[in-house]
Amino acid sequence: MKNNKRYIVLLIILVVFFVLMYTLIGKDSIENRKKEATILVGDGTTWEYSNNRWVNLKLESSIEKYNWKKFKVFLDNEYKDDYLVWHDDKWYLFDDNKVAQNYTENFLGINSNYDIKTKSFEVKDIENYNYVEDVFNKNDITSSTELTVNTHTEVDLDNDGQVEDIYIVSNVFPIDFEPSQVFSFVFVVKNNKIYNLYKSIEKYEGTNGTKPYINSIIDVDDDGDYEILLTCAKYSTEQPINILYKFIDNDFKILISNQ
Ligand SMILES: [Ca+2]
Ligand SMILES: [Ca+2]
Repeated sequence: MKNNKRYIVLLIILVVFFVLMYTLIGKDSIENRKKEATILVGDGTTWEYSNNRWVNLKLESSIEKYNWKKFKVFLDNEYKDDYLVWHDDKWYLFDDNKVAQNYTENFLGINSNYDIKTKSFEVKDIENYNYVEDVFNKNDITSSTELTVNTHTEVDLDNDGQVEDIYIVSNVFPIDFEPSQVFSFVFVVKNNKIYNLYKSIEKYEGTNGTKPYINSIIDVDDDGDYEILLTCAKYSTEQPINILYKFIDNDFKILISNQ
């Protein structure tokens, strides 16, 4: 009888302990800790997400483990289907019967044990250059400079009903003019404030510089806020730079890149 009582007390202590731990650590973080994802961006970028940490896989030997694994495939930002993938110089796609699928579009592959949403977006020419002029002034760029990229995208990243404005301006890879320097700027305007994401200014040497574009608007960690996946293309066959930005502590910070 005395022993029984002891067991019951012990059991109650254990139950209280676990309830306390669950409350203290929080349901969300316990669920977060279980989240695992692999994101393939283009042919040369493989990112792993686990325990709230991002890892950029560089070695072919560590990428090979995804051969014949199934990924949700997005081409040019539209969900295409779930395909088996296989990596060589690029990602090859196969259906369930291992029949090869041809594609030429921008490739994004997602394999995750939770839901990763993407948001569609429209890329337009910049109409109002006020914010661009601000950024140019701060970086000593003459505002009459000819541009090769001038895009503006409105997207509500945090679903608060107000759009954020993503601007991309660049004069890289000029065809009919020769600048003394090539530059690229990517910035977001949120509540009238400019947040700089990416900046590159180099002396013009013919084919140097990077040409950024929005690869995807994607909620990689399923917290309801969308992240920005930026690709900075390089001239010719060089691998592009891929960078994933998240709005944390009132600024856009890099979660992971392939650099
Ligand atoms: Ca918003
Ligand atoms: Ca998110």
